[in-house]
Amino acid sequence: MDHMADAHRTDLMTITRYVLNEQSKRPESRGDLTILLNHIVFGCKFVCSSVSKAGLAKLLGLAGETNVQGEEQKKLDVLSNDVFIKALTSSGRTCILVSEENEEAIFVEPSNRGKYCVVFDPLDGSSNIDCGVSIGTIFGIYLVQDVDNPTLDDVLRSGREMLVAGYCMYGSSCTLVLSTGGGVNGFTLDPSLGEFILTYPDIKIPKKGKIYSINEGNARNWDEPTKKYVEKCKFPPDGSSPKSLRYIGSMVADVHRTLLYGGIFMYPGDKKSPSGKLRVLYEVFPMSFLMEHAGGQAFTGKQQALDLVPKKIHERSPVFLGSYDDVDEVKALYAAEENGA
Ligand code: AHM
Ligand code: MG
Repeated sequence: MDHMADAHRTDLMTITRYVLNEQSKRPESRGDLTILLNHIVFGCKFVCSSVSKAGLAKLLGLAGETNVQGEEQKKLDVLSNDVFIKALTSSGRTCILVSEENEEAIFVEPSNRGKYCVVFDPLDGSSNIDCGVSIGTIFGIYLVQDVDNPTLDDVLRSGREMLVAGYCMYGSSCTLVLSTGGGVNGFTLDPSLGEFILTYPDIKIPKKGKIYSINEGNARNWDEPTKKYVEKCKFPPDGSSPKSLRYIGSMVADVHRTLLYGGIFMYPGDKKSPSGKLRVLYEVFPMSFLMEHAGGQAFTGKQQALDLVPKKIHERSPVFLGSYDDVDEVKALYAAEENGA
């Protein structure tokens, strides 16, 4: 983990080396995904550098625009979106981009097109920017079905068809967590090298955790299973110790902690917002993909989150994700409700 402890180590696993190793396991691969991921990594480094300089560069404050969901955009959101759109289109490997910040999907010009579709939230948790709390970028990658004829159906697909998912957290350090369909690996940016180094190999989420994470301020609007589950976290009926509550309000940071320490992160639907708040394509799917590949699970209240098939690119869904056993408890409460218990 502490690669910097040994200044003489020369066998560091950089993210480029890791992705190339993965590529070599697929002889048919022509390196397109490697190039695309390199461009995403560049976008993350750029945003990381901008986030850390935000105060200095007077980037804080409103950009005077409103995004699709009617929320105020901050300057860093706008900048991050521009950075990722440029990084992705210039890779020459993308054909459709869906960003939280753009109402419509972006179809890349035919001369610059490749075979991948990228869905992303360029800067999630932006309400936390001004107080220096961790924020992040979330992304997922699909393979287009017909390179010559990309359509919205290429991204309105089940999360199980995603090829790659990841996030980059801009926190006390810059950490990129990635799954290309095998395990889940975490890389930390070494600023002196300008490289992401493998620091969390083959992440496995603990089977059961001691932390629950939810916006308790919405409690009066929760449905019964959510109310019962949170009550169980606080007053376990078997007399065991209660779980601790941790809620940052920045999905990348809350999910990162959940992945490493175990436990459950929830953004349920409620009476006011039956579909919850989080967006299926670029928030729920990539995080659910990572959870499942790390041995955890993700549930919507009705089904495994990755089985959803969105009808609109900015669709929302409730989500309960994290340690396998903790999510199982939520599933049992929803099943009991359905059976009239
Ligand atoms: P954003 O995409 O506008 O930043 O909103 C998403 C964020 C997530 O990072 C976080 O999990 C959630 O909103 C917190 O919402 P709330 O403030 O309602 O608890
Ligand atoms: Mg977001």
